[in-house]
Amino acid sequence: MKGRIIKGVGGFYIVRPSNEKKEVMSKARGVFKKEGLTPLVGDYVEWDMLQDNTGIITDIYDRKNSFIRPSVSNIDILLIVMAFDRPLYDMRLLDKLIVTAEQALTDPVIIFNKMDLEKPGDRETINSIYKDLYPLYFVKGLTGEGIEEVRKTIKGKTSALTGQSGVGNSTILNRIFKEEKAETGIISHKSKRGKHTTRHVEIFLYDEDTEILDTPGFSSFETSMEDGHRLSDYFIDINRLQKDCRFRDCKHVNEPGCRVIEAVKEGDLSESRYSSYLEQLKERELFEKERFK
Ligand SMILES: Nc1nc2c(ncn2[C@@H]2O[C@H](COP(=O)(O)OP(=O)(O)OP(=O)(O)O)[C@@H](O)[C@H]2O)c(=O)[nH]1
Ligand SMILES: [Mg+2]
Ligand SMILES: [Zn+2]
Repeated sequence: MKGRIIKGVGGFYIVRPSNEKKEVMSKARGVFKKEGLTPLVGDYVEWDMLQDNTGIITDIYDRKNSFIRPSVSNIDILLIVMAFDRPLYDMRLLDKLIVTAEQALTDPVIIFNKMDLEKPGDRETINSIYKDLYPLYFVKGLTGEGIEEVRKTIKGKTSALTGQSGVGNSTILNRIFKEEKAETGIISHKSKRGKHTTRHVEIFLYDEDTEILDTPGFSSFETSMEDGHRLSDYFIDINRLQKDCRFRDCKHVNEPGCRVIEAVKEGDLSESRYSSYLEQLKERELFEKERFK
């Protein structure tokens, strides 16, 4: 039978059979471990019912994509959540999450939450960097303001919420559903961070063809490094410009005739995005060095 893994808890996987609303507690066949394959929430699987009414996953269908963190698969949209404050938004982190989405061929959608904590100038800055790059929404999870636009964007798609602990991933999920589906936490007074309330990835079925995944917020984040592409391919603004660089393998750091550097000087490429690019480039080069030591 065909089904989908909608949640994983302590070695078990909850499988939702196709065309049925029920949930079956399942184990994975031992052979997956041997093959180094870990079932992920989001996987489409082949499964059988055992005599004790638990399930056994026998096969995993090819994935459209998969992520290490959040560890999910078969996602159409990555809903990247930042908060205006508590915790304070971070463009370096946002650009990393965007690269992660681009690597997995998933559409990034940016959500700025906690509009009530917005400071003068915040929105201008955010708009000036991202408005022309990706869908960008400003919301208030507390009241549901701005959520209708998000609801329209995710219709008919599988979307995963991701962001630092405490930005309001689960709150936004609840506002989308207009129902308290997921548990939400509090913000630590001292650190202004979340308390890791969401512990597991879970798929929530919004309607027949719309799914939303809540994922545990994180406190730090690293992009995966192993892939053959150039980092600049995943920065859509830099990617657009780099064909006009003098050298085909231009890294856009200090090369003569670099269109990207020129664009920063002329104000055609945001300094913030370019800083993120340089920072990630450095991290990658460090990683490569370590690997071949
Ligand atoms: N001021 C303000 N607080 C909000 C808003 N939206 C959510 N919060 C609060 O932020 C806190 C954390 O919300 P959660 O939804 O649990 O955060 P999360 O991102 O799911 O965090 P983890 O599950 O720990 O990863 C809660 O106290 C929410 O009430 C908002 O629009 N404004
Ligand atoms: Mg949560
Ligand atoms: Zn260049």
